[in-house]
Amino acid sequence: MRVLTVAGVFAVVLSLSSASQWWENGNYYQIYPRSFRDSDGDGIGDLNGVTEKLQYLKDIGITAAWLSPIFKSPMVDFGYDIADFYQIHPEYGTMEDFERMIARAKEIGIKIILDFVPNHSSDKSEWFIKSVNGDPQYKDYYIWHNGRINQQTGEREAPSNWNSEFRYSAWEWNEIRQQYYLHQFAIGQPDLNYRNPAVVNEMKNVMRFWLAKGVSGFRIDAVPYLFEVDLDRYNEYPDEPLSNDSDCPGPDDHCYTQHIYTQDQQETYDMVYQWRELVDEFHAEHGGDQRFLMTEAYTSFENIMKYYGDGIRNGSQVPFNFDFLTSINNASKATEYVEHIEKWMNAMPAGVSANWVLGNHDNKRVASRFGVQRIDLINILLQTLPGLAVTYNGEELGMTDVYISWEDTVDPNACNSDPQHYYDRSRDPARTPYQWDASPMAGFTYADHTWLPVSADYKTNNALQQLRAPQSHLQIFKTLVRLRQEPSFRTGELKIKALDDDVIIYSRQAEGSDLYVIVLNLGSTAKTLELTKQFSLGAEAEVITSSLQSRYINGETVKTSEFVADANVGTVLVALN
Ligand SMILES: *[C@@H]1O[C@H](CO)[C@@H](O)[C@H](O)[C@H]1NC(C)=O
Ligand SMILES: *[C@@H]1O[C@H](CO)[C@@H](O)[C@H](O)[C@H]1NC(C)=O
Ligand SMILES: *[C@@H]1O[C@H](CO)[C@@H](O)[C@H](O)[C@H]1NC(C)=O
Ligand SMILES: CC(=O)N[C@H]1CO[C@H](CO)[C@@H](O)[C@@H]1O
Ligand SMILES: [Ca+2]
Ligand SMILES: [Ca+2]
Repeated sequence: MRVLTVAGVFAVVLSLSSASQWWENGNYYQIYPRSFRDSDGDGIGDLNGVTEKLQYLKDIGITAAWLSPIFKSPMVDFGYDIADFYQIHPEYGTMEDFERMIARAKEIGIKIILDFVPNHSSDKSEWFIKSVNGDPQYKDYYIWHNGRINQQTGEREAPSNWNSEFRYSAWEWNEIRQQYYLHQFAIGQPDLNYRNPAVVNEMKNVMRFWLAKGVSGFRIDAVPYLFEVDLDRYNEYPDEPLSNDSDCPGPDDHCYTQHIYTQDQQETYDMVYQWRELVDEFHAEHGGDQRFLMTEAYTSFENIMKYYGDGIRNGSQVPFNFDFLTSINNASKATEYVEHIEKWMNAMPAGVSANWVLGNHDNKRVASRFGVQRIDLINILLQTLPGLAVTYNGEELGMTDVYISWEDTVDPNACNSDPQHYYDRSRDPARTPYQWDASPMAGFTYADHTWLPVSADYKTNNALQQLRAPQSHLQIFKTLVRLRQEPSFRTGELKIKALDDDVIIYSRQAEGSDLYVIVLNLGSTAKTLELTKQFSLGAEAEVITSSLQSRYINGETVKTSEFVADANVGTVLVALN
């Protein structure tokens, strides 16, 4: 990619097309298996449920689905605490069910990507139990420390002031081993020791195991936490400096310190490059399509870019664009959207793809954060920018957060809080069962109970109803996904700018292909635009798709000199020759 800014008017981004890989420009779909489809009536989603619904994903145009963890787990953190990296969690099914899912996905042409959770295992893992008991092979699989003696009280305390992501000390005393172990997330998620080569090998074997089962790659969880500061450089684990963040609730919270010893250590990037070498080697040995990595890292912009590679070694094909996710909210102005889009496009190294994501199982629903009236505008944006688009299950329907009372809350991040403050921390509202149809329990299950409540609006907001309706969020989404096959969206340049605080306009065009113009109005009033001033459009253009509440319908011909962008409406137009 090369970027030219033309006289401060339009930012122009050229896609230099390389030999194209299946994962470039793809449509990615995050399945939260626990809430997707329950096939056996226990109120919990499962793999056979996923298999049953793969055709739906195919029908709406999805290239690849990544599944949140499906491995054996005590479910303290809903699968992000893995007790056995080589086994399927029994509630989700068996290895045979998994193999059937892979076979079905191959048959219909959807790639399956698994969540890889390398930072920690469950404390119920055999590795951890053996480590606790000092088994020589596993003794150093985790991060153990004697703690330090408090000079005032003379008592033993945690080795350092590090807090876990889920509040309170990241160190937990173990009675049997008589040492502290580190857990950057829940107490039940001890951190693996990446300074032990045996751990590095073990985790590489885990990746090879699932690649051999036929998965197309991994989405790697919580990468910045992999390494902690090297103890050999210090006599003790050093305290982190206080953040002095006035928004931080208190000393038990993760935000209380600056994570200079527990996140973003240099060794992390090398590890990701090693994993890329592993998947590339697997591809070289076994053929087929390229295998692929996505990395989850909430970190600085500069650090996110390092995950792409260092100029010599390649890294993740998709370092999730969390700059966009964390910077853009309902109050963002048109200029801020454009700034963040340009920022990513400008910073990317040559020959890689951009990616756009606004929802996942750790954030409140997109339709709740931006308002239902903006869901089509957001989907239009994500699907018409260059590169990959990632959709969290349900965002294509405009599913909204479901209120979960303190009593019904199960997310450990919220349970570690209190009835006054849990809601902001809770990830449950965005994790409720997928709304398939208007039958009881939204067609998610035939049970009379579900692990999290089904949204009250499922009778009027569900996939089946939206598939049947001539106009719906899902129809718009499907139109966009189809449109992305066009050369102008696959390789075309992006010319983008903010007209004022509310309106973003951009075009996509590949040489010799159609000119597409996208207009997004974030404002609360309609605006009439003279698009002919901005783009080399004729007197008329055709509407490809537009938000539900737009005055225009698909296929309608509009006057380009007086185009009306309605409030909160996005529209995709194609030039008529
Ligand atoms: C926070 O305050 C302490 C003591 O006042 C100071 O030493 C430290 O450098 C401050 N941290 C930051 C990030 O400014
Ligand atoms: C990195 O990826 C590019 C293609 O994107 C390839 O040409 C190059 O050989 C790769 N480098 C290494 C070290 O594998
Ligand atoms: C988003 O912002 C618009 C106005 O800019 C406002 O009307 C709407 O209520 C907001 N939605 C949410 C969910 O905050
Ligand atoms: C987006 C995402 O996958 N977040 C996960 C990061 O890792 C922690 C611990 O494994 C999980 O709790 C989050 O869900
Ligand atoms: Ca089930
Ligand atoms: Ca770690």
